[in-house]
Amino acid sequence: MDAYELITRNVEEAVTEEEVRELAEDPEGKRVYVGYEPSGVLHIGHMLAANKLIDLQEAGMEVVVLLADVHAYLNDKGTFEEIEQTAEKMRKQFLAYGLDEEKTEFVYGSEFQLDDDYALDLHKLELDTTLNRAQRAMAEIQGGETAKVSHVVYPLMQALDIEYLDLDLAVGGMDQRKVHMLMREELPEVGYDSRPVLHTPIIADLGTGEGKMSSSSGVTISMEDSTEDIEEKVNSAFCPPTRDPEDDLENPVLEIFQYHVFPRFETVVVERPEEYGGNLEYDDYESLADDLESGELHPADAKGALASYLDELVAPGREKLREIEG
Ligand code: IYR
Repeated sequence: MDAYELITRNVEEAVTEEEVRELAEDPEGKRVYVGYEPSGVLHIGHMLAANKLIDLQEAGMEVVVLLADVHAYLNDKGTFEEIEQTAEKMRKQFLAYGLDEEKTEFVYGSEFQLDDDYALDLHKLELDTTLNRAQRAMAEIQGGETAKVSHVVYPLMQALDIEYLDLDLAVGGMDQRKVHMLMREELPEVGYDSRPVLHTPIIADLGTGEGKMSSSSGVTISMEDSTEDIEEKVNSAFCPPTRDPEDDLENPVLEIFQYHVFPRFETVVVERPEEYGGNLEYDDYESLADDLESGELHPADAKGALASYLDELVAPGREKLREIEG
């Protein structure tokens, strides 16, 4: 796999492809980041972005994980003290999940976002951006019904972070897309270069295959789940024997194989008793999805395998959480 393929595999879009291609020509030492409002527990969405970061580390890049404490505060996620505690838990779970400690820098937003220069640049951006533009950027991120002034400051700060952390590339889920588009338009207006972005897909709700999986509604998987929880959730997952169900539905079981299992395991073994044809082995996602579609692989057997691979991915983070919480 060449560097561009490794950098862009499993991403929903690269903005722009040309800029990412240029980066891929010499990825060594380039700085890439992802940022999160700290939450106490990593869920499958964080794990998907982390898989991308692991690819980028393999391509030679340096990874920065921004623990966006000030952003969480602006989005009404708790007191500053509460947010700091969840941020530290999050850092430990990312490392347990498999980010390379040597090549990963964790930065708290509050380490630089309260500096004078940053504040002045932020005000410059505020002057240059309409309220409407900033509010639109927050459509998928804003918590709560009522837009507060803090919600329009938020995306401007997210844009500025890219300059202040001296980054070459940003990574985020598709929910961050509008903030990144604002960043690409607005940074040059205040004298900074815009940067390329990779957007990772949002996985469908496990139970229904609809919309997006989220921790606030529907069924998700997190580091808090026991082996039995994972088995139960995966067993009751929506898994029609096709990769593209109709009506805006996705097959979440296949999505998790694609974005979580195959990037981390070279071969996937689906265990089956001899009388049902014995074990199946797959080296890539496509052949597994083909077998599900042709009927060679039964959804129940696919789910059994998925639960055990997911459990293996979650286990180190689950252990870490137990240690922290005692
Ligand atoms: N908007 C993100 C949090 C965040 C991400 C980055 I990248 C920043 O520079 C700042 C904040 C979220 O929704 O979690």
